[in-house]
Amino acid sequence: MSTENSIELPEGITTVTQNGLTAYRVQTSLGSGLVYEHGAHVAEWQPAGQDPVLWMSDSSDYADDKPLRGGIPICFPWFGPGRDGQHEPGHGFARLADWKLVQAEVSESGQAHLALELTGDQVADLAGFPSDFTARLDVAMGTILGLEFTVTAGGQQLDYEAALHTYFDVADIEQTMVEGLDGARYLDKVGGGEAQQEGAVNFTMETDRVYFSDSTTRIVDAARGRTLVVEKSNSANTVVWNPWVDKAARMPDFGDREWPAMCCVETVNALDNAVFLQPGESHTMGTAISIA
Ligand code: TA6
Repeated sequence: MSTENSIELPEGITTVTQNGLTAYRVQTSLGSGLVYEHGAHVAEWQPAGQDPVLWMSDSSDYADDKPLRGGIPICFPWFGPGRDGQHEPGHGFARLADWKLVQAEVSESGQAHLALELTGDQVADLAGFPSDFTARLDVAMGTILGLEFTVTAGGQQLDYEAALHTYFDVADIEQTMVEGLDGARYLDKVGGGEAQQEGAVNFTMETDRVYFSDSTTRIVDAARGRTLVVEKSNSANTVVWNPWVDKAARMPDFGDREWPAMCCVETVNALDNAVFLQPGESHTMGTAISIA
């Protein structure tokens, strides 16, 4: 279960129990959001006057030993099954652990800032990963959603992959395209092998690609008439994913008819772009999401 929160919350941030889990509800003049202690999982963000920007599955699990389906899962210290393809749990342990809220403020303009931390001693099974690291997520919620994921090595060097695995809410994936990856090399996890992106990414089948790109991307949701902008810092990979019909049907925590309503564009460091830290060193990977 969650740890008792020990910091005072400002007006605009409240502790709630949502789906049986401890979470922090943000409600200010600039919009609303929800961050679970479980996985430091940003599950909701809705700027004032806008439709929700993040997608959550109606079939998501809300259990200590399961990841949430949707929002922004933190993948750490490996991506998928890891570089050797052998690591469990998929996408690492960080999204399964209960993080601790260490900072919460709301500015005069209504921008909320929350920070949550995770240390190795809080994790039951590190699968051999050094235990004296500190991971921190800083979330800024206002007219822009900003996330900064910082890892600090303790007395041992660290070698890890990380992702902010963002699920965006779109009106119709078949009328959505992702711009900004033109010319980028990518690993095609569906068809296998590598290829080079030509023009915008369109969706006509299961799509699961690891791009070698640090570029800003734009999710053009034509059916809604909205474009989302995803800027990144210190992230050498972008992953684009939609499970489409068959894979969605195989996932118990993903509704069979939900795949048209979401698009993952993920801020990642994986494979050859894994992060190496010497003892005491830190690395911060960031993403900033806005509506064009
Ligand atoms: O980021 C895309 C991906 O690696 C896909 O291969 C798919 O497995 C997705 O992540 C979801 O993974 P999860 O472990 O959350 O079901």
